[in-house]
Amino acid sequence: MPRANPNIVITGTPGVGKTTHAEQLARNLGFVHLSINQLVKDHGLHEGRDEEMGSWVVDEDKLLDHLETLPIHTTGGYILDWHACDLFPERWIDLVVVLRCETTALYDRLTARGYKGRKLEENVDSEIMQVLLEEARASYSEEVVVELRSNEVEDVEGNVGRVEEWVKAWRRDHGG
Ligand code: DAT
Repeated sequence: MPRANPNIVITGTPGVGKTTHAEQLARNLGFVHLSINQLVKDHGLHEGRDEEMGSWVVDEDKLLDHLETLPIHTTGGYILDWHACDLFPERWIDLVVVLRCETTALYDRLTARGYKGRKLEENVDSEIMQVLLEEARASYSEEVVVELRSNEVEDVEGNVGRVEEWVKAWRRDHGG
């Protein structure tokens, strides 16, 4: 059975605006916003905490097993929000949105979130070196990956509108 709705990954360095975009899109489209960080915490899909980085060390096998129990691959309509994207099976995913942010804006957002030292530096460097964009391009075919700017509040509305139009076109192409 083909899926009735597409699945969308929203990825990017922490602080680029994944949650902001995923929440709006889920609300407007009636999709499920699946925050992988939250899921990992709620279901203990980790091997403990990395105290230096102040984050959970994700158990990828457990995470994937958990995702398999959800109707992602049967019904679709999921927005997967995570700072990684190479774990999701390619056949589940119809669009990968990589959000990008200018260095100074990202620095301010992460500082406001309390990031400092190595954690702050590594995340800002990761954005400068476009690690997530490269990961997305290495993991999915070219036409599935779209890079969107998330520097200013006004960018969010434009990006959300663009993805909504894409979902409409997907439904038309898939007999919806
Ligand atoms: P992420 O989920 O990628 O970590 P977020 O959605 O929590 O990011 O956003 C981090 C902070 O930045 C939050 O205070 C909202 C703000 N923000 C997100 N997108 C923005 C944008 N395009 N312009 C200005 N601020 C933005």
